[in-house]
Amino acid sequence: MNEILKSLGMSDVNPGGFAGTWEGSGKAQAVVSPIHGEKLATVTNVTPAEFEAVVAKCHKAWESWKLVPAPKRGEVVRALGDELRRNKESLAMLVTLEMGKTLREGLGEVQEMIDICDFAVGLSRQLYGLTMPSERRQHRIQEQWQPLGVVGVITAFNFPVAVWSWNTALALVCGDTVLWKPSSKTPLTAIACIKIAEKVLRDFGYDPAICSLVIGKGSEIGDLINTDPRVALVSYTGSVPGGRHVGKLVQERFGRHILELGGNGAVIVSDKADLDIALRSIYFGAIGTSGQRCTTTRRVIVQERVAETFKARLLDLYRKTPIGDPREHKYFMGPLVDQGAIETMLAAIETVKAQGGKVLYGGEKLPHPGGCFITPCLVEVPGNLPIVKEETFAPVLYVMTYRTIEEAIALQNGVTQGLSSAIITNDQRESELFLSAAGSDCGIANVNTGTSGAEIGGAFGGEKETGGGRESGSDAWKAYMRRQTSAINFSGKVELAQGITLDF
Ligand code: UN1
Repeated sequence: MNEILKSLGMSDVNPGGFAGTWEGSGKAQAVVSPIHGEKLATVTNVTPAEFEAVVAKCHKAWESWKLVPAPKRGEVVRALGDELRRNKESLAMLVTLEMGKTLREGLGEVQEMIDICDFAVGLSRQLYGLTMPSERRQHRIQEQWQPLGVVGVITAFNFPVAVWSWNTALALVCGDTVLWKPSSKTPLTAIACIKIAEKVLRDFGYDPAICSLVIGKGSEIGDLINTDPRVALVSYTGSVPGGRHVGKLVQERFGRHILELGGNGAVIVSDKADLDIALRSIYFGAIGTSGQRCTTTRRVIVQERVAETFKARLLDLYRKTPIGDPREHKYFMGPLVDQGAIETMLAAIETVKAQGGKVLYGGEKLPHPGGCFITPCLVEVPGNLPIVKEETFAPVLYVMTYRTIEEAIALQNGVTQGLSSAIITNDQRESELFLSAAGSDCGIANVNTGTSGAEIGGAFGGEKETGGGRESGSDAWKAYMRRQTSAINFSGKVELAQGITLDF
């Protein structure tokens, strides 16, 4: 452990505030690994006064960063990507130690960081505006995209580093500075990322406060971000109630927000599906990151003709799930993030039983030190029971059957969340229907691949109570900039739009 921390420039006790200098004189919190319940290191939170200093410096850094040409900002992001490549193994291992996902998934997460940096470097020479014809002679109209300001990034424990990078890589090339508040469950990986960014910014001679950090527990520090008019955009990843709170506070001051909230991913398995594809996609979607992705597969909607075969094969896979130390390659599933997550899972299982669900497998706590290991749970349900409509952030998979494809789509859409969905079918009419206006109502709708593991090239986010925000690829960068429309007159005369004349 010490070696990993040292290689990432950290120590046993780490201050959790940064805007050019490291500080944090608030409460100290021990960071404990869910793998074995042992302490990894200590982090000290920032106080409200320290928060004020950080946000002021981060805002000041923006005043000059916004003037750096975008392709030059892209060079910094390229170097950030290179530095992440160099530190990929250590950072992935720290992710695994701190929140418990398997190392192969930790490596995948750091790969997402590298990918978004590559994407953003190219973007730094694009950031395209439009020009459009004016109705007036010798006039033209253009749109330009300008830097926005400080972007407050509030992230969750499940993707403790990737979500910061999706926001940061885009924000940096867009000319914004970033103030990050990570989950208080994963402060170490956040400090590691900011150390990497600090090195890169210093190497270039830029103000390291461009990538700032505040660590705090509870909503105190988060609310200071949400209510601070210097923070132009708040990008929040977390629960639906959390997002409702953030959205209100930010809207109250007419700030901007990107909300990336709960999901309730479903996969429709058609009777014309390749069952091998269905099984592998659903299995990884449900147990990957121990069921703690927003994009986790939580529901399977299977056509009744293939339901028995499918269930038997899925049950077989569940029974064989290799669970253990996530640092070891032979295990597919590690612990949940903490004992609270285990309690939530057990409570959901009791509730679904009371509501008419039948547990086919799992939900048994395993005797590992730390108390965070449990077998994944498979539950047969008659439809979207009340508990099925909730996002339980744990490896509980609900299986239900359908007769017609329309019925399956209605079940898939019959929840309040709208992040990720998928259909497994070889029937083109079914897959096209699923992708049509009559189909999935989610931000992500996949065909013959599972609900999780989105690539950074596409816009990532969802509808309804998922919050509507988009991050990552495509044109998600526009949320990080200010659009400016200009009418430019080179006629030497005044001509008003809409044909209005001035009679003098
Ligand atoms: C999340 O669960 O918060 O699509 C993000 C995926 C990952 C990101 C998930 N690329 O599963």
